[in-house]
Amino acid sequence: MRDQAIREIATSTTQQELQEVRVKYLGKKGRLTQRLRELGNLPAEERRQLGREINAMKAELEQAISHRKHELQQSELRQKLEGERVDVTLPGVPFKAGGFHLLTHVINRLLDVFVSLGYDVVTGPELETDYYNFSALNFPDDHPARDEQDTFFTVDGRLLRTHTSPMQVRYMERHKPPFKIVVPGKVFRNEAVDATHEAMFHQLEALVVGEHITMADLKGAISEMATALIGSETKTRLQPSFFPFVEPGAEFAIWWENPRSGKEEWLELGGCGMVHPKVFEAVGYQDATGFAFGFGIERLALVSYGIPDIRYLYQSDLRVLKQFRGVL
Ligand code: FA5
Repeated sequence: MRDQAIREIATSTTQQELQEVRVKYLGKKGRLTQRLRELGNLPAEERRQLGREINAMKAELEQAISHRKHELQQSELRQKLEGERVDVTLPGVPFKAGGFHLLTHVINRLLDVFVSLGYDVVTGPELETDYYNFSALNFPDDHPARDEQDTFFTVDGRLLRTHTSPMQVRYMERHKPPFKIVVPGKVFRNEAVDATHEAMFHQLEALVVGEHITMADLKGAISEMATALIGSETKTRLQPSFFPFVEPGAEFAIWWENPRSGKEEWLELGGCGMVHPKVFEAVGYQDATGFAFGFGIERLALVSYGIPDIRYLYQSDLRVLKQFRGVL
């Protein structure tokens, strides 16, 4: 029995199997336990002799089991470690780095330019009142200029701002001149969407108010922006135009070499002019002079990067967006 038990212990291959061997010999109904129980039936002399042998064998088996158990534990641990092995010489899996959206890059670039020219950056609400978006900017209630900027209205009569110009009024209500500010932000229009028009887009507004500000200062500011963006070889041009909140009003364009076509051309950017006296009146300014300009940021981005359709900027198609990761 001893030899058989020792063999079974030595050849058990799992802790479970080993446990079964233990039960078989040393359990309550185990073969060795059975023998110990039978001792009572033997004469005293034989009982003592056999008892000693059985107890010695029991101790031997217990020791063999504990030894084997340790071996099995070790080998199971080894297998586990083997399975979890990490090859530190394998090349790592690179993290996909995110990046700014092209429009964010363009906005940051513009803000850098204006901050370097001494402008403060301010932002305002996208949900506006008719007063700030139109009335305070000298759009009379029934003026056709409102039709060009139809927008989305909430049931309480507020609207999604159609341009960043309402921030001119909001800022002037709370600040005294002189100051120079730029306002980047989202604007909204009820627009038939096509390759150059979106229902939501971005504008950058600039407002400079102080003493003796003239049209020459406006032209100078636009030229400085163009120089910073494009280089000293650029030119700028103003063409007469109408916006109710400026007088005189103009559209401005900058001269540049389109990097995609290689052709030199005028890039029409937006509107500008001298702040209208009615706007100063609305904010309670007296004897102030100032200029403002505002333009579409998408337009600058589309032309600068040769993007044929404004809708590409908003479709979240990574094949498009990835091309502009890390530009500028
Ligand atoms: C304005 O919004 C005036 N607030 C600009 C201004 C500011 C004039 C300060 C005077 C003084 P306008 O509606 O023209 O003007 O829009 C300005 C620019 O926004 C356009 O030149 C164009 O680049 C861009 N834009 C207009 N509509 C859209 C549109 N649906 N999608 C994308 N860009 C647009």
